[in-house]
Amino acid sequence: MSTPFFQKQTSPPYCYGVIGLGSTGCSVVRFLADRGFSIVAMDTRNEPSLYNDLQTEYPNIPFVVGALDYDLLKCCEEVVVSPGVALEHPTLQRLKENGTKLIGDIELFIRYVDAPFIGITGTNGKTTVTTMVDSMLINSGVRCFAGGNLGIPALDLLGKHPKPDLYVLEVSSFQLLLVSSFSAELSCVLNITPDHLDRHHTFEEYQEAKLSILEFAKTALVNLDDRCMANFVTSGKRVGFFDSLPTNDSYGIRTENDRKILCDHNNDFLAVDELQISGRHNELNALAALAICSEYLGVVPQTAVEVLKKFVGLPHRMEKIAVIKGVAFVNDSKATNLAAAEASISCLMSTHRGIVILGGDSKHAQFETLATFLSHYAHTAILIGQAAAKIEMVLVDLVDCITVYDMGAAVTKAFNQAKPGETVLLAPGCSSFDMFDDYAHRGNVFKEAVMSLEAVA
Ligand code: UMA
Ligand code: ADP
Repeated sequence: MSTPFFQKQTSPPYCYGVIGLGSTGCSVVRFLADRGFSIVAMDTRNEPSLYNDLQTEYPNIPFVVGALDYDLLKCCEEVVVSPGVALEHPTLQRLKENGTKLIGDIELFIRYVDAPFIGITGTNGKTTVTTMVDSMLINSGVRCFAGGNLGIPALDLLGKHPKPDLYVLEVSSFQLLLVSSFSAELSCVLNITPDHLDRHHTFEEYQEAKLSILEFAKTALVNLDDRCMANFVTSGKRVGFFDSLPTNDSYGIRTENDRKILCDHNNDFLAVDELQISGRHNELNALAALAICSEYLGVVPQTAVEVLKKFVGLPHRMEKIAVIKGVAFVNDSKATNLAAAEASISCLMSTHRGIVILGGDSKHAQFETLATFLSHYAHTAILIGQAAAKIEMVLVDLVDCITVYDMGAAVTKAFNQAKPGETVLLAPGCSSFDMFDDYAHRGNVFKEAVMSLEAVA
């Protein structure tokens, strides 16, 4: 048993354990070290990517890599766990059983935040809506900082001068598991469909984590089309958004002369055909962003509407790459679960059946419902990654299935099967970690393969 080489404090300054040395862990170490706290930091991997820089920056912090050291961690008052680390880890379980509090970076953010904040979660559309809201508010004169799950760790937003009027956080279910009360000005849940069941085990557990963002918010914005939250009750204000005519406490869509208009009970904001992004899912994303601006500002300024009209979407989300000999190639690598893949497939293949590249790490998803759905939109599925065989089993009677072993082969096979006028869509419905660093790496490899095809076609 190793001897702790720092003393447990019974009064502040606290000792914190930090687990995971990725972008969250680094932000936590910097945040706590700069405020004079004692820290011990650990990672279960031998060579976490940001470790060397951090060690050079903070030579006095005890770092442990390759395993978690229970004896050191039990001397900490609280242990800050990165969102990617499963709470079932035996050391974390043991710490919990022995009374050590496990928290996340968002809990620390909430303790130290110096301005109001908004939280946005949901299975899909978080980054899109957070980015829309951030730009809409900034252009309406609000000094607004955005971060969280979308990339900039929440704690990195704090401590800037002058401080902002508002923080807008994209929050994941993993982050919500480690927050005690998400006391936001406004919290929004965009949608809840099965995802991350390898970590949450049941859909109910996942749902509970997502809905916890609403409980302590002054205003809870929910998707009224979603059975998981349509009847959500809160002691604060509750407003909704949905694809129906709005009432006085909801935002919705009305139709006039065949034009769909995003509106509330009293105001029209813009027509759906004025958006640059397509698909029913993006109409709802835009509506949610308008609802958030309206609830925060009390109105939706015309500048915010103009920003929304110009929003062209983010990389790796239904991103058009090229048209080669009449075949369109679209990168939706960020479709890392089935609902996301179905959203882009139904949007892009509603008139012509096409070809979808699917597969990766399934995260324990069930694919049974995909077969009938996919056969309406696609004639061929190109399958990659760990889930290829599992997906083929459910699709094989309804759609042509071809399994390949890398993205280059997937793109070539797809092109060979496609006719002019059809679309080849990368919408994997799975996470990328079995073959790639992350979804962006997967999308970039797809883009490169399409470009090489273009060069020889
Ligand atoms: N690690 C361990 N033990 C483990 C697992 C991981 O020690 O069992 C270590 C790794 O070796 C690595 C570090 O933890 O050094 C990585 O930590 P992390 O996986 O929590 O990732 P971060 O780099 O801190 O990034 C996290 C989010 N990642 C996850 O939730 C998996 C990022 O979201 C987020 O942008 C970032 O914090 C800033 O807030 C990414 C994501 O994939 C984009 N999110 C999921 C999603 O969107 O579906 C939830
Ligand atoms: P997140 O941050 O929640 O992963 P993104 O905005 O990055 O969401 O979009 C991820 C993927 O989810 C996109 O590729 C798109 O296909 C799909 N998507 C976006 N918004 C929605 C939505 N409201 N409903 C269903 N799918 C969506």
